[in-house]
Amino acid sequence: MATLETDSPKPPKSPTPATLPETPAAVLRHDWTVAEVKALYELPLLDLVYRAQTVHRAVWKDNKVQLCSLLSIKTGGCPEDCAYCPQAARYDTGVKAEKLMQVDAVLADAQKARAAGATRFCMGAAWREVKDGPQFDSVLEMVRGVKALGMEACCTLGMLSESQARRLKAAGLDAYNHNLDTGESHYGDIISTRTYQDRLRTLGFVRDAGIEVCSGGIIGLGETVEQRCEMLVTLANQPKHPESVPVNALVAVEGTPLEQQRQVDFTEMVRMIATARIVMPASMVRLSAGRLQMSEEAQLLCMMAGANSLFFGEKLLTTANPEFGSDMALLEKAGVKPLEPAVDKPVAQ
Ligand code: SAM
Ligand code: DTB
Ligand code: SF4
Repeated sequence: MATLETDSPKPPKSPTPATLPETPAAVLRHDWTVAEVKALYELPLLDLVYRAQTVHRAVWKDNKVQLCSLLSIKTGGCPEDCAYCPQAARYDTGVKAEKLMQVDAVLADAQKARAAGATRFCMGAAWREVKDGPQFDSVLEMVRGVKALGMEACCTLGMLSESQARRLKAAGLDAYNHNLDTGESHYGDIISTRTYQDRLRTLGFVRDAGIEVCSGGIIGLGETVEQRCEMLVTLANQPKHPESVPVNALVAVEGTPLEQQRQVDFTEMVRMIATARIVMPASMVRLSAGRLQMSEEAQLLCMMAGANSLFFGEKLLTTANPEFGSDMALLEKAGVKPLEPAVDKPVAQ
């Protein structure tokens, strides 16, 4: 990944899009305002994509896309009330609560994912927070096992304590996914069982433990454009940008409070990805949930706008994702090159 000079000259404080430098990739800013980011988001679509692609090519010279695999290691029965989530116990969505998977079964899945071309393996648990004990010990073993396969290991397990973050790091965890989900001013309409500050605190523990931060959100939760931009500003103004930023489109699941939410238009995904790319030039931007509802052309436009990572495999956590074969065919016919398997030295178990 390119290293950027953080002490490069900064652009003027509040530029309109027309006065932004031609190649904003030359600087890594941490002082964006919502108005600036909104002005970018609202540019004519192709101007926005052009800017994002310019930034993207300046930073990501090989223009490859990372293939990530996702596995729900503990499904359903979650005590939280996230209005979008099919795994919340309080909503009748047909998702059954299951126990934490066995370590061997998880590693068998990781091996399959590696054989299919995944370089990153992300394990998700429908937990509010991690509790110390045998289940967390099993997760640590899963992390060690995934690393031994030579893959990047990522987890998303809910809130963490400082010591849990350190133990995950010691097990070899590369990245921790913990999404802000939406702008702070919309958050209370979506989740009441934990706060924005709780989320930021966990991200701080992850960062301090030396684990890469993976944090982004969902569009289509009834938020305004301003609130989408608010979320991007919170992420981009962290002392260090998240190494990866997943952009999800809501998958409106029957039984959740958001079941009637209208599907986001593909141009909104493109705008969100392009804007994320411009304000966080050196972050991996992940085209995450919602691809099944997008055409091939729309997905390619997202890649042109700066998405350089996606989840592949027939399932996300509990909802469907495009078929493996159709994803491979799309990458092949477009000549999009996947990132090669991690060159990390395997960590002994
Ligand atoms: N329980 C942990 C947590 O909430 O941090 C980890 C798993 S949780 C399912 C991971 C992320 O998936 C959420 O933060 C949310 O951004 C995303 N997600 C969940 N349901 C979704 C849906 N229906 N559509 C789009 N994204 C969704
Ligand atoms: C993220 O931002 N998106 C992924 C991953 N991180 C864990 C999860 C998407 C879940 C979509 C709903 C489901 O399949 O349950
Ligand atoms: Fe639980 Fe995570 Fe779903 Fe919220 S998003 S209900 S915390 S699994």
